Amino acid sequence: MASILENRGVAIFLCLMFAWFKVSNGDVYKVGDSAGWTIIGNVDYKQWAVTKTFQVGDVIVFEYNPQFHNVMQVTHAEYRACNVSSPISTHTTGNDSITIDTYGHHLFVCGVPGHCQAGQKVDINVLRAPSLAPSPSSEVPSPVPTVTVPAPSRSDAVTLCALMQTISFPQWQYNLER
Ligand SMILES: [Cu+2]
Repeated sequence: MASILENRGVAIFLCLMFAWFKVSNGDVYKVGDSAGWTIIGNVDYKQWAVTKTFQVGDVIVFEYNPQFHNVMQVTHAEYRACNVSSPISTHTTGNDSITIDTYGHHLFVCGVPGHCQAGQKVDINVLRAPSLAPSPSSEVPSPVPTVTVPAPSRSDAVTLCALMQTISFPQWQYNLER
């Protein structure tokens, strides 16, 4: 049987890799997937967005032909009205990576006349992690240390590494896989 120390060494390595990945790289989402950012094919960007769980740190990639499209971040009212007269920001490279660094709605439209109206608009909504974890303080302490990570995030990954030092490897592995 491999020594516990050996297992722990592997665990620490995997944990650090995991933490590094979560801290330095959010998930990358290409808007419209293979279709990209377009008006061809009537891509349902609303449907595309609601099937994703965006988190702070994620990168949203708009891929398009810059001769025909662009990306403008707009306010809620502008989004609804397809008003592109005063965008928050404008992206025009054809391969725009936008890192989402705040919670809430991030609203993007194409600024080419008629395109937003044709459906080239997307709402990247970053929800706050739900506070599902019941408070354990009032309950009878469990003899086995349990670690619940309700919604792993960047900082949770780091916390996980710290917690790992206090719990056995199989438990940690289980929790990592959640
Ligand atoms: Cu367009």
